[in-house]
Amino acid sequence: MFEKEVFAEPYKIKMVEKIRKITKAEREKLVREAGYNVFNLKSRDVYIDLLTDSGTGAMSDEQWSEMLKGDEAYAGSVSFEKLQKAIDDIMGFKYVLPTHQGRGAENVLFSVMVKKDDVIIGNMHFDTTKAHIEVRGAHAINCVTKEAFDTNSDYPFKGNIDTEKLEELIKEYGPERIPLVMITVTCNSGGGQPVSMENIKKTAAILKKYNIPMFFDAARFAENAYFIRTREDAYKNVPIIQIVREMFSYANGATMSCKKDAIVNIGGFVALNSPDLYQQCTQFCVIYEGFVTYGGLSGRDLAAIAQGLYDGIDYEYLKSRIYQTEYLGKKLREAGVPIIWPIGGHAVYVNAREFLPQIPKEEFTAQALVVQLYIEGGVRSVEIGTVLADRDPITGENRYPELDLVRLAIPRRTYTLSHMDVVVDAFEKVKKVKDKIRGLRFTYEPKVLRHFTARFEFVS
Ligand code: PLI
Repeated sequence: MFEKEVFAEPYKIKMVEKIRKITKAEREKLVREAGYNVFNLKSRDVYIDLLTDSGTGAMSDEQWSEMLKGDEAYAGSVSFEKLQKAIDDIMGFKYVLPTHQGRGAENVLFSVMVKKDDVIIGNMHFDTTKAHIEVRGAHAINCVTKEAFDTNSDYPFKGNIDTEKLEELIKEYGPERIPLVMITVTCNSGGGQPVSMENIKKTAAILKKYNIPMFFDAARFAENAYFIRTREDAYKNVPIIQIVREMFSYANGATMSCKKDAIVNIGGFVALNSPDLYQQCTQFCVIYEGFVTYGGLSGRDLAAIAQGLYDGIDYEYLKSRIYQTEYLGKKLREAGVPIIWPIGGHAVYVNAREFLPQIPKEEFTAQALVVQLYIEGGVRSVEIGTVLADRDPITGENRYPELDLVRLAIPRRTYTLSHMDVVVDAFEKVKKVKDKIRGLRFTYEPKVLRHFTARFEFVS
C-alpha cells in the first residue's frame, strides 16, 4: 500500500476556482456529442483536467506581483531585462529571444539552422519539434536509449541518448548534414523520463568531436534536474540551481516552452551563447513573433516567466510536484493499472493495450480508454498512441506506435492529493466495466494532426 508521506505542498491557497462534477449520464451525452474526442469537450464539463500540464499551472503571488509591475514598452522593457537576467543566472545564456510559446522558439531557431535534407537527432522529438523539422524537408531521428522501450524496468534515466547509436548515425549521415542535436528534458514523448548528467556530458563530448552543436528542448528542465539530484549518486543533495547550471553548461543553446517549468500560462524563448547565431535568429523573431525584446508576449508575461523560472527550480516545490505524480502513479499501479515505469515527472502514462487487451489497435485502444475515463469519473486525459501518430504520408496507412498510451498530465500547483484519489477512483470504476468497453472508428478524420479534431463512434 502506497502511504502518504508526512509532508505537504510548500504553499497555501490564496485563490480558488470552482470545479463541478456533473452526472455520468450527462457525461455520456456530452462525450457522444463531442464525437468521442475529449478535445471537443468544454472545460466546465470536466471535473479533473489532466489533458496537459502546458499553460495550466497556477502562478504564485510573486509572479502575479511581477505581472503588475510588467513594463509594456515595445522595445527594451524592464521586464525583458528581468527575463534576460534570470536566464543568464539560471542557464548561463547571454542571448535571449522571447517567443509566444515553445513552437515559436523552434520556428525561430530552425529557420536559421535547419534546411532541406538535414538530419536532426534527438532522444525523442516532441510533435511540434518534429513538425518544424519535417516541414523544412529535413529528417527528425529519435535516438533514445533502448531501455526506454521496456516499460517495466527500474532504469532511472529512460530519456538518455543512446550514445553508441548517436555516433553511428553521425558516421552514417556525416556531420555536415547534422546542424544540431536536440535533447528534450525531460523526455515527454518517452513518458516524461529524465536524462542523466552523465549522459548529457557524454553526448556533449561526442558532439564536440564532430563539431555539432547541442541544444536542449528545455520545457521541463527543472524536473529533469530534480531527477538528477534524486537518482544520480554524484548529485545527491547538490542544490538544484547548481545542477541546472551544469546541465546547460554543456549546451550551445535551448528552446523552451515556458508553459511547463516556468509555470506561466503562455510564453517561450530561444536562449543562445553565440552572438552570431543570435543575430541571425533576430530577423525571424521579428517576422514571426515580434520585436526582439518582446517576441509576441506582453511585458507582464515576460516578468512572470522571469519569476516563474525561479519558482520552478525551488527544491521544496519540485519535491512536492514529483511526489504528487508518483502518488498518482503508485496508487494506479497498486490498483492493477499498467503504467510506464518509473513514473515520469509531469505525467503518469497508462499502457492501454495491456489494460484493454480485447480492443484491437485498429480500434484505437487508448482513445477508448480516454473516453471511458471521462464517462466514469469526469477525468480528462489524452491519447498518446495511434490517433496521435497520424497516417504514413506516403502509404496512407495508419501508423501503429509501439505503445498505445493514455497520458495523465498534472498541471503544476493546481490540484491536491485528494484530486489524485478521485482519478484513482475513476480508474477503479473503469476496471469494473473494462471487459465491456468497445473500440472506436472514425466518423471524421482530418488529414493532419487528426487527434485534435477527429470524431469517432463506437464499433458495435
Ligand atoms: O506548446 P508549446 O508550443 O509551448 O511547446 C511545444 C513543446 C515543445 N517541447 C516539449 C517537450 C513539449 O512538451 C511541448 C509542448 N507540450 C505540450 C503541449 C504537452 O501537452 O505536452
